[in-house]
This record gives sequence, structure tokens and C-alpha cells, in this order.
Amino acid sequence: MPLRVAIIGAGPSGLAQLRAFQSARDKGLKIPEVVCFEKQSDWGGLWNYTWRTGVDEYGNQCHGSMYRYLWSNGPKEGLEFSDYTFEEHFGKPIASYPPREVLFDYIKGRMEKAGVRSMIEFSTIVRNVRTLTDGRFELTTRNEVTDTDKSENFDKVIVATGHFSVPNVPEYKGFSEFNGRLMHAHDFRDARQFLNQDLLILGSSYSAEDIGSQCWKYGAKSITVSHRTAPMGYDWPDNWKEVPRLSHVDERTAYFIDGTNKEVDAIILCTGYKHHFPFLPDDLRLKTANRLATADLYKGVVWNKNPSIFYLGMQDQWYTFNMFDAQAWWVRDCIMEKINLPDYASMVQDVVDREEAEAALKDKYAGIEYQGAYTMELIEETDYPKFDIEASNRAFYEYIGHKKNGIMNFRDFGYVSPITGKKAPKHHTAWKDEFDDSLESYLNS
Ligand code: FAD
Ligand code: NA7
Repeated sequence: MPLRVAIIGAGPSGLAQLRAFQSARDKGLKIPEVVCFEKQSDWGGLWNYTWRTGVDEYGNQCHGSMYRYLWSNGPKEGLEFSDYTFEEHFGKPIASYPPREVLFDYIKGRMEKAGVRSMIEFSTIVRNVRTLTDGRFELTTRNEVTDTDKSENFDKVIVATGHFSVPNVPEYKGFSEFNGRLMHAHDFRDARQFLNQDLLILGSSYSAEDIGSQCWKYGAKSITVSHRTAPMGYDWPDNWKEVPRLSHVDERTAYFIDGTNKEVDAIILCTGYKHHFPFLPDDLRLKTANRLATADLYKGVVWNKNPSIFYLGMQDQWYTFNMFDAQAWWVRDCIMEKINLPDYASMVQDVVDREEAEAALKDKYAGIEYQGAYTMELIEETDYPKFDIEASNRAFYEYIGHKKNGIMNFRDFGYVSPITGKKAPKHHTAWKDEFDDSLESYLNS
């Protein structure tokens, strides 16, 4: 019997896994029987935009957290696939911060070229995974179109369901009395609905920065950002203020722990997401904070307590698509027994070492270098095409500098591709003045 492998999720991580197996098959290797289950009706994960919030068309939790007008929040030179460059896909070099639709097109282009769509069962949610007495796994899935359940057995399971989809929703005193809009970033879709409004944002990470910036760009009256630990500290526009931790709210006013207050029309909780795997039993379920070194995963991908289960993309992310590729190629080679696992104690020690190394990092630059080195460590153990990781690191370093110099214009800069060595052209319009984020407009340079 051929080995049977299940991939759960067809976002960038699950797609990287399909591409990894397909590339081995193209080299003449015999690959396992691979089935990918995807609960949405199309691939791309978070990049497959949906207007829906709350539940999807079948009543399952809506996966989408992305919003209209989203442009890449980091340079594309930090995520470029080394086996499929932006230049190959678009036929010319493009600017460094593509809007969502452009990145979605790039992801799709590689997969269409790979010809793996038939390996995916769409609109099929994995509802339960059970360990069998012989060590295999029984997956129960539901095809939402036919509304039928099915159970099948697999030797290996790869969890690629992402971790920026199930919101972390704290409660503050008075939320029940607040009579403006109160929502989590997961449900944010269109900045225009906050036109002329006074907005309070909780959180001080990517979502707070980007959702606030969008609302500013699309005409919010004022943005107040309340941090729990530390302010973001950028040189914000005049109608943008950073304030300390929220104490409580009443019907319309937010009160902060320094004694100040602000009347607001809406509150957006940019308070992060949970690693959430409701289909997994306790002994297979990853429980980790959102950090660069995840708990309990050898090499960041193998579930130590049962190495027939793998996780992709569970780290906090500087690197994304190319790191998912590195992980997917490595997991493929582990499953195909080209890479051997050490004993349990060594796998546990590997996690401890990675956690300690992360704890010793002194700043963001060190975090980038750490994740770049991790990505390269995996790549060097596989046949994934090597690329100039230092060039990617440099793009991230420059991006941090550009953000410090001007938070509303960092997207107007370009960086050097770590694959082609070419510098990205400047986009024809400054980000803050560009209201057409369609693929046609972005490529029309
Ligand atoms: P996801 O993209 O989340 O895909 C997981 C897939 O699993 C989904 O298709 C989902 O439907 C499926 N799934 C989930 N549960 C089940 C189930 N039980 N059964 C079957 N299928 C299931 N990264 C960048 O590089 N640049 C950016 O600019 C950027 N912006 C972001 C903006 C936002 C608002 C968010 C939330 C994230 C952003 N990211 C960005 C990070 C993003 O996490 C990655 O780019 C990428 O989408 C992660 O891929 P993934 O496949 O691991 O997870
Ligand atoms: P992150 O990066 O996990 O950040 C979560 C933020 O939420 C962070 O600033 C936290 O503050 C804050 N937080 C968490 N709990 C609370 C409570 N209870 N009260 C106030 N503030 C809180 O999530 P993001 O959504 O910003 O980014 C996730 C991905 O989406 C990212 O990869 C992007 O690409 C887009 P802390 O600093 O911990 O005190």
C-alpha cells in the first residue's frame, strides 16, 4: 500500500506542501498518495478574499481576516518563491509592496504551473482527527456542497490551517454598554465605513498599525491607539495619537489608565489571534504562543509527541511564503525518509535551544536574521533552490528604516530581489494617494 498523506488547508503553507511533492514527482521520485482538504471553495488561504464575516456560507467559522485595500505589510523581496520569481509570473519586475490581489495572483500562478489543483478536495472541512491503534490516523471530513461526511485513514497528517484566523477577543469593563461599533480586526473589511469617525484601536502590532493606517488614508476623523505594553512610536499624522492601556468604556467614551479619555464612534480590537485546532485531540494539538520558536515542534515542523503529525507556518512571521516552502520541502523529505529524525530527547532539546536563542534576541533586526537563518537551515537540508537570504534580510532591515522615517510612505520604496538581483521599480503613485489597488492599476507602470 502506498503511504497516504493528508494536508489540512490549501493556503500558502498547504500549497507549498503540494508543490514540494509535485517537484519530487517531476524529478522521477515515487511520491506518497497525497490528499489536501480545504474548507473554502478556492485556494490561497487568507489571500482568498471574502466579504463574509462571522460564519461562512456553510455556517463554519469564517476563515478570512484580510480586508479590502490591503497591500503587503512587508517587502515582497522577503517572501519571493525561489522556484518562481515575481518577474517570471508578471513578465517584468514589479514594485515592492503589492496589493492583496497581486499577491494572490502570484500564489495562484505558481500552483497553476505545478498543475496540482486536482489533489485538493475543496469545500471540505476536516472535522476530526483520531489516532488508530496501528498508529495511523482517521480523518473525518465533511463535503459542504453535498453535505456528507466521510472517514479515511492516513499514515501522516500535515496541519496547514494557519493561525491568524480565530481572533483573540479580550473584554474590558463597559464593553456591554458601549453603543458604537465594537469589533475585532478579523471582521474588518472596508476602511470607508469609518469615514469621519473617531476610532479607538486596541493593540500595537501589525493589525493596529495597518488597519489604523488604512482608516486614516480613507478619511477617519481621528485614530487613537491604546497599547497594553509599549507604543509603536512612529511619527504619526496629526490626527493620530498613541495612549496607554484602556481602563474601561461607557456608552461612548474610552478611559485610559493615565486618567485621560476620548469619545469614540468605534472600537477595533487589534488584539491578535489564537492557534486554534478544534479538529485535533489533545495529544496532537499544538499549544503555543505566537512566537518565532514554537513550542513542541522539532525543526519548527515535527510534532515531537507523535512525529507522524507535522505543522506548517505556525511561527510568528517575518518570512512567509519562502519559509513555508522551506518547511514543506523538509517535511516532504522527512516523510519520504530522505531525512531521519533523531531520538525524542534530541527533538525536545532542539525546541529548547530554539526557544532560548529567540529569548536572547535583542531587537527586530536580530529576529529577522534568526528567522532567515532558520529558513536557510531547512533549505540546506533539501533540494529547494537556494537564494540570497542576506538580500532578503537586507530588504527587511531597509523596510524597518523606511517605516521609522515615514510610516505613511514606507511602501513607496523598492528593494533588491534575492533571486534575480534586480531592484524593484518605484510604484507609479504614492501609497497614501493611491485609491485604485486593482491588479491592472498596480501593474500599469
Ligand atoms: P492561511 O493563509 O490561514 O491558510 C490556511 C487554510 O486552511 C485556509 O485556506 C483555511 O480555509 C484552511 N482550513 C482551516 N481550517 C480547516 C479545516 N478544519 N479543514 C480544511 N481546511 C481548513 N503575510 C505576508 O507575507 N505579507 C502580508 O502582507 C501579510 N498580511 C497579512 C494580513 C492579515 C490581515 C493577516 C491575518 C495575515 C497576513 N499575512 C501576511 C500572514 C499570513 O498568515 C500568510 O501570508 C499566509 O496566508 C499564511 O498561510 P497559511 O497557509 O499558513 O495559512
Ligand atoms: P499580533 O502581532 O499577535 O499582536 C497582537 C497585539 O494585541 C499586541 O500588540 C498585543 O499587545 C495586543 N493585545 C493582546 N491582548 C491584548 C489585550 N487583552 N489588551 C490589549 N492589547 C492586547 O497580532 P496582529 O493581529 O497585529 O498581527 C497578526 C498578523 O496579522 C501579522 O502576521 C500580520 O501579517 C497581520 P502586547 O504587545 O502583547 O502587550
